[in-house]
This record gives sequence, structure tokens and C-alpha cells, in this order.
Amino acid sequence: MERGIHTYKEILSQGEAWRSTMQSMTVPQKGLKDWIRKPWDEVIFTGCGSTYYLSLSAAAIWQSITGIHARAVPASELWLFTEAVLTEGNKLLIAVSRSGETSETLHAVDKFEALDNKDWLADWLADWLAISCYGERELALRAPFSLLAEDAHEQSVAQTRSFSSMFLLSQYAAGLAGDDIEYLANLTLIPKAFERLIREYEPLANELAQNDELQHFVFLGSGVNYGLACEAMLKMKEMSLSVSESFHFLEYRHGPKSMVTPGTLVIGLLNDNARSQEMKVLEEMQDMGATVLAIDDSGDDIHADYVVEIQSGLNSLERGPLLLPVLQLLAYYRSMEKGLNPDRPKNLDAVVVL
Ligand code: F1P
Repeated sequence: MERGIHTYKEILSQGEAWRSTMQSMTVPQKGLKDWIRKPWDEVIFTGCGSTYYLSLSAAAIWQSITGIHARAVPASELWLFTEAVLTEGNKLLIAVSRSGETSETLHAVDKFEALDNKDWLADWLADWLAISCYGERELALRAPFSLLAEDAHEQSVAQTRSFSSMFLLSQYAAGLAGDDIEYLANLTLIPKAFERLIREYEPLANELAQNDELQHFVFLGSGVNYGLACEAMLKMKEMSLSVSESFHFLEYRHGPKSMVTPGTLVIGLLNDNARSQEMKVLEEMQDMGATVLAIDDSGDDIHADYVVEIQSGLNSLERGPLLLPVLQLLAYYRSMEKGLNPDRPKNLDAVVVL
């Protein structure tokens, strides 16, 4: 089998995967709308690896749209440190897992369900939702409700189209919970921007990947973009075994910037709400010798070495899935350039079963 063929196909078929994921949501599951709008005091997203990073961005979106407190925890924290994570109040847990079989995520759900028997929670609502790619596997089978991206199955170990499709589902859930009709309508516009994005910027991803002077990859994102920056960092590690890090934009000044050299590529996922502050960080890193790639909806006023203009017309809470494909391609091409097989990353399994 040709090296990297699955990963490449999965990255390039994201537009289609998103279309069919959105299509499957046009009629919400019976009862979902009322259930998801129950008076939750807190929403907790959980997952492992990619799906924990997804949770970070999804929680930020949920809270921004609904005004309900939302946060993300790795499933292992909820499983092993349950009392340190949960507090009193009506709680909705959203468990995210591509495979639906990751042990930590299933154990976290076990712990959450077992809370029913505890006195201090007796007065509170507690329920959970699964976001996954497999309706017939344990997580979705056990869940009271599930949102599925069944056309985003993958043969590769590293998540690409599954991640962005499940992310879209988390956005959909937030829009539904917040009864935000305009937001839900705008999500349907996301797939339209995909094909141009790839056509325009695949050569750039390839060019940067071939540039052997770049050996240190730093992904910056704030607010809803932080989890996406982490996910892009993970792709770079998993597929291409490169030194890659992720930070909140302004945090990068507080120590980590000491690692910047001419071999550093700083990639900034700009957020509408903090654009000018974030651009200052990028300019400073450029002055320190880093090469800078900025990703934003429009390239206006950006002084970077390279700019990816998404041109979706969507805001930061909406366009998240579009921030990833060019960065997935960067990881793919660097992996190929190093003679690796991005379909089968070193030391990794598609599912961690304990
Ligand atoms: C999560 C995950 C992946 C990672 C690795 C092991 O799996 O941590 O993010 O790439 O291959 O599994 P899942 O619970 O989303 O299936």
C-alpha cells in the first residue's frame, strides 16, 4: 500500500465529510432539543488526546453561545480524580471519542453514571451525551443521546476528518443548546469554504514541509482556538515526529519564546476578539528570527511571512474546522518528506485500551 495514502485521502475528503455530517443533523433526534436545553449549571467535555483538545475548543464555544459554564477535562482526570472535577449543580457530560472504545473515556462515564448513587448529587440532574464516529460501539450504545459522524471513519491512526467532523457536531450541539438559529445556519456554510482553501494552500503546506531549515513548530491559539492549536501541534508530532508545541498566544511571551531560533515556524490561529494583540505576538516572534504563518479569515493588516486566508465570512466561533486542513497537510507533507508513513505513526495505536 502506498505510503500515506489514507491520511491524504482523509484530509482531502473533509469537505464531503462535513457536508454529510451536517446533512445527518438536519432533523434532530427525537427529544434531543428539549433534553439538551435542560437547566444545566455546568457542561463538562471530556476525551483523550485529539478528543480532549476538541473538548477544549468545544467548551469555549458552548459557554460563549449559551452562557452556561462549560469546561474540558481529560477523561483520565474525570475517571481518577472525580471529586476534584465535579461540583454540585445540574451537570451535562459530553464524552467525545472517535473510536468510542477508549478505556479512559469509558471509565470516566462509569464514574459519572455512578454519581447517581451519591447523596450529595441526589438533588441534581446529571446526564451525558456521546460524540463519536461509531453508533454501534460501546460509547454511543450506552449514551442517552449521541451525535455521530459516521461518514468520517478513518483508516489512519491520526485523526483528521474525524476530528473536524466531530468538532462540527460539538458546534451543532452548542447551537442547539443555545437555540441560536443564526449560528446553526452559518455552520452549514463551512463546507463551502473547504475546496478553495485546499486548492489555494496545499502548495504552501508542501513548500513549508520541504523547508529543512524549519525544525521547531509552534502553534498559537487563544479562546476557542486554543484546543485547535493543540490539535495541530499533535498532528505534527504524530505524523511527522517533529518538535511541536502549542500555547495560548500571549502566554508564548512568558518564557517559551526563549526557544525561538531561525529554525522555528510560529503558526498563529488568529481570533476575531483578540486579533491586534495576537498579531503583535507574531510580529515580535518574527523580529526574533522565527518564520511566521498566520491563519485568519482575511489577510488584512497581517505582517507575516505567510498568510492563509480562509475567506469564509464566518466568525471565530463558527469557522474552527477550517483552521485545520492546511496544518494537517503540513504534518502530512513533513512526514512524507522524512520518509515516514503518516498512516502508521511510530509507537501509536488508534485506540488506547487499558
Ligand atoms: C483518542 C486518541 C487519539 C490519538 C491516539 C490514541 O482516541 O488519544 O487522539 O491519536 O491514536 O487515541 P478516541 O477516544 O478519540 O478514539
